[in-house]
Amino acid sequence: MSNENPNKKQQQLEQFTTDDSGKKMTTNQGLKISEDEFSLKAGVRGPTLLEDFQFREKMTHFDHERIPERIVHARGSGAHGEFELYESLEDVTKAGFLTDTSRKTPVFVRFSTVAGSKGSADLARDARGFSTKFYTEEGNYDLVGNNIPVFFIQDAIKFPDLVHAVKPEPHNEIPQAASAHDTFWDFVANNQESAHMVMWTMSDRAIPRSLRMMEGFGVHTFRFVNAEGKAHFVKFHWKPVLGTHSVVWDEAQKLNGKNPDFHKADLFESIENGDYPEFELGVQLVSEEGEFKFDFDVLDPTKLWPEEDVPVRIVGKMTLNRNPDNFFAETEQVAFHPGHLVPGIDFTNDPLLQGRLFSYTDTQLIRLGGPNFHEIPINRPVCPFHNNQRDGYGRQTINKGQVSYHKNSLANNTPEPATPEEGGFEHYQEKMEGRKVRARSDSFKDHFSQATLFWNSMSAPEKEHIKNAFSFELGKCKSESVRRQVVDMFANVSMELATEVAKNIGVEAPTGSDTGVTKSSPALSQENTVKSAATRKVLLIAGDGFEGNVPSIIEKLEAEGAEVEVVSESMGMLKGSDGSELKVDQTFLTADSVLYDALYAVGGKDLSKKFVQTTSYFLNEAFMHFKPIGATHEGTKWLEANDIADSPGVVHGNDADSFTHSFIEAIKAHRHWNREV
Ligand code: HDE
Repeated sequence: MSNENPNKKQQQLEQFTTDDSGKKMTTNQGLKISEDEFSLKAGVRGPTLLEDFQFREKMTHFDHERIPERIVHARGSGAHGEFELYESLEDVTKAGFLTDTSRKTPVFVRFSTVAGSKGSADLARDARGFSTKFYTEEGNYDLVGNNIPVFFIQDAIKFPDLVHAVKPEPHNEIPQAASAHDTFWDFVANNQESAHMVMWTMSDRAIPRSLRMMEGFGVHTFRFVNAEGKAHFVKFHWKPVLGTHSVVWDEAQKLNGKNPDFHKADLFESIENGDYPEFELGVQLVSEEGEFKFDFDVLDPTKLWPEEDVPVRIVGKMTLNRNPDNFFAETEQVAFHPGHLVPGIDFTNDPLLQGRLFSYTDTQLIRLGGPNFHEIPINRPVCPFHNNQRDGYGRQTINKGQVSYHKNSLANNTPEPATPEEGGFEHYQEKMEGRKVRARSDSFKDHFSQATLFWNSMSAPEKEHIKNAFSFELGKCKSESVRRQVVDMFANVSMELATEVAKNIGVEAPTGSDTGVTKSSPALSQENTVKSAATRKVLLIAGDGFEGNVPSIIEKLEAEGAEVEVVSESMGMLKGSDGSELKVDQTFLTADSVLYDALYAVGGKDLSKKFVQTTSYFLNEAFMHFKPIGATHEGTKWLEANDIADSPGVVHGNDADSFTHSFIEAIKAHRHWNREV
């Protein structure tokens, strides 16, 4: 985004932004430096002197450059943006950013993988974090969600166990960013509340095509409170305008090698290109009176509210339109917390949410080094903040005056609490009673019905992917006992699933029966998502002497929002038989089919054997990944040579108009699952 109309957050950040280019070099004390290549020595061949303050300052700063990575969600990508409201939600909440349609609320979003280290690869099979900081006029509101609407566990006290189980095993630190190992599956089998979320992580949802093409969920049930003090239960949804799309597992594994930054780069580049990622905000609402109307507990974070039962009301849109200027200062130092609330939004007693309210501040204290992390520019609210908190490591604010306590008379008893009318936060006055117990409600004990609901909602190819994912992950487990326990556990979800996985991984077929739930929720299947060619990447394979009006076909593809890159044997320009020219963007060394959504084979004259072989490799790989493939003129011969010309999603023909039309339709479909591979 241009900086022509900076929003309030951007204006605030600009005060802390600096550009060192074109400037004289100084120490951190502002002293100009005359030489930065040689340390101060006693003689040119002598020892370095302790008095070399310039060397010491530079080296000390360098030695302290790293901070601990997040214990979970270490690998992340951030973006700035804005949230606009379509309609006021004043009937259910008094939150300013959800009632005032004239506002544009600045936001900062951080997407993340969960299990891997900061330097791990993007296409791990994992949930994705989807955290949004709304810089509202009433303070920061953080929606710290995931791309999966349920969670592995029901009580926060089990979180360290879950994370220990999924992280690399402690004796050998293997495997990185993967759940395909014994300890994770041992945890699953012995903590069966994980069943529903595991169905999601074994599904296509865990390998998104792009961070721009995944849903976001607040997961917990939160509470909205309106100006009259009336409350509703609410679940938050982010719906990607481009639809929800995934890659296939073989492609994911290859992508992790070909471009471990695939998602990070995709987000960054789409914002640089002006293809701003957009997500609509939706809410599901249930009145307080409806608390007990479901066959699950609304406080249970392993349950979703089927959209067919509780419709998602779409209320606004977030557009991510500016990349951070500095990864560390912004994306690394941003500190989210589900307890950063504004009036009109409150918690429920979900025991997972309750525990998170402790953990997120605690973790920032170690990660960001003290209690003043709210003063780091990316974390500062855009509204004023005043209280009697003082001092601590790295304090930046210079609080004036004699008084830093409440109540006082010397400063007229200020800063003073605000009344609710003045915007003071009021906790929802929920009636509480009960005994002090370490226990779980019986209403949390059905672990399998919604896992079956999810399974029932999948299309045939999605079910196939889930079976393969289980078979891959359990195939990597060394303990036969763990494998068997997991199969027995998932027999509760679906006998079909468990029986097939048992066969694949060589354990005894389960006996018994699954939940027998027959209900499904079509909204859970990615088959029913938005289909679009916008921002799809097409790799055009061509050599000198290519035929047909290729530049005009490129133009038409681009008019639909697709992006075309040309690959050939070497960089430079290609000349067509009619004299038209094509600029080569990639060589066969830098490109690969997995980096693109579709291939378009154009061909050329007198191509080398290597050219033809590499093209065959690319085409077959794209074919195996169910991707759309197009071919015109010479390129069509390649389809025939590889025996893929007559398959679904493979389009060819020399009539430019009808070819382009059919190819665009094939690209919109994203993948062609009805292909025989
Ligand atoms: Fe988190 N989680 N979490 N989590 N979580 C963190 O906070 C934690 C949970 C989520 O981009 C940590 O600042 C506990 C659910 C995201 O900076 C830590 C429990 C959901 C991010 C933490 C959960 C999330 C985190 C690590 C069980 C989806 C990345 C660094 C009760 C709704 C935020 C940090 C970012 C990060 C604790 C469960 C989402 C340790 C104890 C459920 C997106 O505080």
